[in-house]
Amino acid sequence: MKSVNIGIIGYKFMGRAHSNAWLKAPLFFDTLMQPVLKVACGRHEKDVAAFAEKWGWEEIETDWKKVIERDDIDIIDISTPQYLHYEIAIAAARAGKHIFCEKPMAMDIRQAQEMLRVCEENKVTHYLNHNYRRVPAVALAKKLIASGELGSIYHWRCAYQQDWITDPGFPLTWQLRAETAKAGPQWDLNSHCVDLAQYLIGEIREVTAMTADFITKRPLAEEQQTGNLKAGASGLGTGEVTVEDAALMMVRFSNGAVGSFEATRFANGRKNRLTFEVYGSEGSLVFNLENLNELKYYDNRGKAGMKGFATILATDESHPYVDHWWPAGHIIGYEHTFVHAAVDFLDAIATNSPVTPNFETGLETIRVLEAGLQSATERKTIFL
Ligand code: SOE
Repeated sequence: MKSVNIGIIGYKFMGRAHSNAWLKAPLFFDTLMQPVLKVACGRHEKDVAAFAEKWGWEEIETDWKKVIERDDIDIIDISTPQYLHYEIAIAAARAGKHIFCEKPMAMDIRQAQEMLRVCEENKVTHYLNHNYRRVPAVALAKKLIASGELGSIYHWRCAYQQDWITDPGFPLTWQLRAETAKAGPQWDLNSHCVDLAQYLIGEIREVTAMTADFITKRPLAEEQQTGNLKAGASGLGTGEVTVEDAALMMVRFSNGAVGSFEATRFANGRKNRLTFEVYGSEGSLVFNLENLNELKYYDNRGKAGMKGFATILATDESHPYVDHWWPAGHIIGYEHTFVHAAVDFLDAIATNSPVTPNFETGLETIRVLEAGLQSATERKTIFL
C-alpha cells in the first residue's frame, strides 16, 4: 500500500483529535493509503515536542512554512485557529500538497474564494472538517431525506448550545477576538449547523439574523492557553470582547423549506449540544449530538393510533461506517467522526476523486454566515 506523509500544523484540541484519526483510520478501515505521522508543527518547541512524542509524530518543526517546503510531505493537516487557515492553505496548495483543514474555513468570502481557486488550479484534494456529517446517525438522516422518505421538506430547526464562557472571569481567548476568530458562535458553531443544513436540506437563499452581546469585557488571557476550551487569565488587566455571544438566524432554502438556527456559548448546563429537527410531508427526524448514536424518526404514513417518534439506534452494520467498529449496539463517540473523515479523505486522494465537505461547500457556508452577520448589523434580510 502506498504511504502518504502528513505534516500537521497545530497540536491542541484538534491536533489531538486529528492525530487519533490518522492512527485509527488504517487500523479499523481498509484505507487505500497508509498515513504516516511525519512532522508536527507548533510555535512552542517544548509543547510540540511533548505532543509529537505522545502521538507518534516522527519529527517536529516550529515554522509551518518549512513543513510546506518539504518535498516528502504529501498532506498538510491544518489544525490551527481560523485566522491562519488562508495563508497556510494557499501556500500548501501552491506546493501541491493535499489539504485536510479544520473549520471554520476562513475569515471571509474573499479568503474562501481564493483558497478554493488555488486548490483547483493546483489540482490538490481539499477537505474541510465539518465532522458531524460523519456521525452515522447524521449520515443515515441524509440517506432518508435523499431517498424521499420524509417527502417534501417544510422545516429545519437547529440549535448549537454551549456554556464554556458564561463565567465573566473566563479570559479573552482567541475565540473571543474578531481578529483571530472573525465572529463568535455564528462562526464557530453555526458553521457546523449551516454545513449540515445545506447538506441535508439544500441551498440557503435568504437570511435574517440577530446577535447578542452579554459580556463585553474580560480579563486578558495568558499568552499560551491550554486548548480544550480552558484558559487562565494573565493578570494584566481586561480587554474588549469583539465577537458576539449568541447568534440567531431565520433562513429560506431554495426548495421552499424554512429554517432556524440558534448558536450560543451562554446556555448554562449545555456543554456541546447540537440538535436538529427536520419536518417533511411524510415524516420527521430529530438528532441530538449528546446522544449521537440515535436518530428519532416519525413516519407520517404509519398506522393511525400507532404513530409516534421511534428511536433508531444507528449502530448496526446497515448504518454508514458502523460495520468497521463494534457489533450492533456497541456505541461510538465524537472521536470516531474524525476517523471517518480521515478514511474518506485518504480514499479520495488514492482515487483522485473529490471528498465533501470541502472548500467548495465551505465557501457556500461562509456566504451564509457572512449574510447572517450583515443581516444582524444592518437589521435587514439578506438575499443570497
Ligand atoms: C468549540 O466551540 C468547539 O470545539 C468547536 O470549535 C468544534 O467545532 C465543536 O465540535 C465543539 O466545540
